[in-house]
Amino acid sequence: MTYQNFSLKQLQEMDAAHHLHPFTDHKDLRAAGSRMITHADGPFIYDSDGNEILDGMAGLWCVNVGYGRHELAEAAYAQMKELPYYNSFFRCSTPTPVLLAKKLAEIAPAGINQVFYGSSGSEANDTALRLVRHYWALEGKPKKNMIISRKNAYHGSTVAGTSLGGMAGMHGQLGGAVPNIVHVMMPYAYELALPGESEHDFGLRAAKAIEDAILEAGPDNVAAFIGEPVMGAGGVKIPPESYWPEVQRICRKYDVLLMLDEVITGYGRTGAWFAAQSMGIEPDMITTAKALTSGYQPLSALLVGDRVAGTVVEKGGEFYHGYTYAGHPVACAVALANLDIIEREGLIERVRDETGPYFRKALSDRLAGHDIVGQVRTIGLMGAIEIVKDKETRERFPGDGAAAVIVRDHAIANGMMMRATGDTMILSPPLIWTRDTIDMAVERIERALDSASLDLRK
Ligand code: PXG
Repeated sequence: MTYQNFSLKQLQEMDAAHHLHPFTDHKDLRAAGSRMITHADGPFIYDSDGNEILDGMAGLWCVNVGYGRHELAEAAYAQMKELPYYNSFFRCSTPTPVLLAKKLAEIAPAGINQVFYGSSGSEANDTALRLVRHYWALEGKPKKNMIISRKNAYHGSTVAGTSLGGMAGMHGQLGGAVPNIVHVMMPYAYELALPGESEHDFGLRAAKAIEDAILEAGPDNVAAFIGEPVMGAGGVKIPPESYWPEVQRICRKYDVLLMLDEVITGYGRTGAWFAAQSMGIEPDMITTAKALTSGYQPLSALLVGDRVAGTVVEKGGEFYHGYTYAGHPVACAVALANLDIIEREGLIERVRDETGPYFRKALSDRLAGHDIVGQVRTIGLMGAIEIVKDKETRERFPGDGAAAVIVRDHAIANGMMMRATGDTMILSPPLIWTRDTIDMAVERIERALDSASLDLRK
């Protein structure tokens, strides 16, 4: 049974009848009908009406090598024929996750040599939370179990992910978060810097919020700090350069573990394998998923530093945690082939030296001046466009994010897929984008902004 036997309308009806989508107002979706994406190639996705859309989001921040990579399909096929599945419980292992773990240890920042697998970023963060608390208990400090995170952070949608994250709406529906997690201010200068405060000083102040939380709880009660190097779902919030080194200094000062959530930034997005390397910091743990397989298979890898792994191994005792699909051979085979493509095609160097700088210049030269754009910012191939009513005062349009949705809808109508979050438009394209693709994207976004401006100023 293939979908081609059905009309778009039939598919939409079945979708409405049987399929509950993630992060969706189901009533609203049923009224509008879903957009059916049927196939994809290179940087483009195609819908069932035959529209070609440039995918400015790499799926959901994950398809870093672009679509249509037969090599990845072949890696999965070969692995499925040889060994589709076996678990890594009960003293068993399979070769493919072992080879991948070794590869990940090679590319990870200094001092990180062990991997714990899962199938999603949420699962990896669940593991991270469990593991740091287990670590401190093994170290004889079971009370050192508070985790500090940030408001508006996104760390996934399981109970642990939601609790670690700082999204107010999600917390509102949780009915009880994992205890002992606190959230401090995010490093978002555009809205939170004080009048006259430099980016540098703002970065230090945002880091100090972590120190204040540590001191308030007492350092003996704080296990770890977790943060996305660049907040993704929260609106591509790129911290000032002063922020991360100061966060690391504070964590070290109070012996608080530093956990980076690189589910979005991992595997090339910022022009290095990991943003930790772009920012010159050495975390104790890194959560990764998404671009590990470029989204061709669900897989996450929690990269665990020597300090935590050392204690867990040395002290022994079972860590009561793990998933059926931890180290899934097919997903790991796809990951190995995907990392090989990233390396062989020099995608990371290209982002760092060529497309990243070109992307930044294109957005700032051609979009920053637009009458409804308050700011553009980029790092590597990740960007944000702030939608405002008044460029000078930074006043937003009324409707709490409704303006960005209008921009997004015009973007899609112009063949450009991008996401709106709050009043911010975000971009996180496949790393295969060239200068020409960036030019094409900017032209389409410009047209979308023009049309949106006409609508918004009516
Ligand atoms: N951490 C970060 C930083 C993420 O961006 C997760 C963890 C959770 O990963 P899984 O694989 O469990 O979804 C994510 C996921 C959005 C959006 O609207 C972003 C994500 C997921 C869904 C939507 O931008 N990021």
